[in-house]
Amino acid sequence: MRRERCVHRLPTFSAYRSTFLALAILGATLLFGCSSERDPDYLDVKPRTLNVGDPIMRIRSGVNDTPFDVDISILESLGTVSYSVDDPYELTDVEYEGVLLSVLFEQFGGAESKSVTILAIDDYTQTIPRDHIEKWPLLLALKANGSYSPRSHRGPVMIIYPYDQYPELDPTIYDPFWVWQISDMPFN
Ligand SMILES: Nc1nc2c(c(=O)[nH]1)N[C@H]1C(S)=C(S)[C@@H](COP(=O)(O)O)O[C@H]1N2
Ligand SMILES: [Mo]
Repeated sequence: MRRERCVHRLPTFSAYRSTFLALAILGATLLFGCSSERDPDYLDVKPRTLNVGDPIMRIRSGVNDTPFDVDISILESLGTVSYSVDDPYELTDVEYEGVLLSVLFEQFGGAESKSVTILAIDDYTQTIPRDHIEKWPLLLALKANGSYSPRSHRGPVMIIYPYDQYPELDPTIYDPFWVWQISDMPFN
């Protein structure tokens, strides 16, 4: 049983504010912040583990088109898997970690959903049919070789097809489905 009685939130200072004002606010916060704060009316049970950060993309439900602006923690809370693949764009083996598209279908698509459209920030678009997701463990990848992918390098999220594990995945057909810099995923 732990009570967090005193949470200091340091104000963010704009450059134009005087040092005096900054110190006055800081001093007041430290002096009076604690004593004036009321005890919470509840006990802490579980700490917050879902840290809502900046949305990185939008997912739209196949049931009613509701948009969900998701961040990395929300995606990771669906569970992640990883595998290595000889990446046709990097021309080397890369270990990708991400959420299975089959899980996103379950969570957002709805039973009637036949496909998902993948839109990228450069307006590149592909529609992935449900049977791809049923046949192969496609990834909405967040990490490459253990690191989050920056937008400048195909991130934050990209589609990965498991070429190494499924030799029937002919690159001439499936390379175009490797969409990167994804902005929106409406289920159809
Ligand atoms: N976001 C985004 N992803 C994309 C593309 C694109 O233009 N934008 N091109 C696709 C196609 S058609 C192919 S063949 C591959 C390779 O694109 P590149 O030749 O420009 O590397 O990326 C795929 N993914
Ligand atoms: Mo292409």
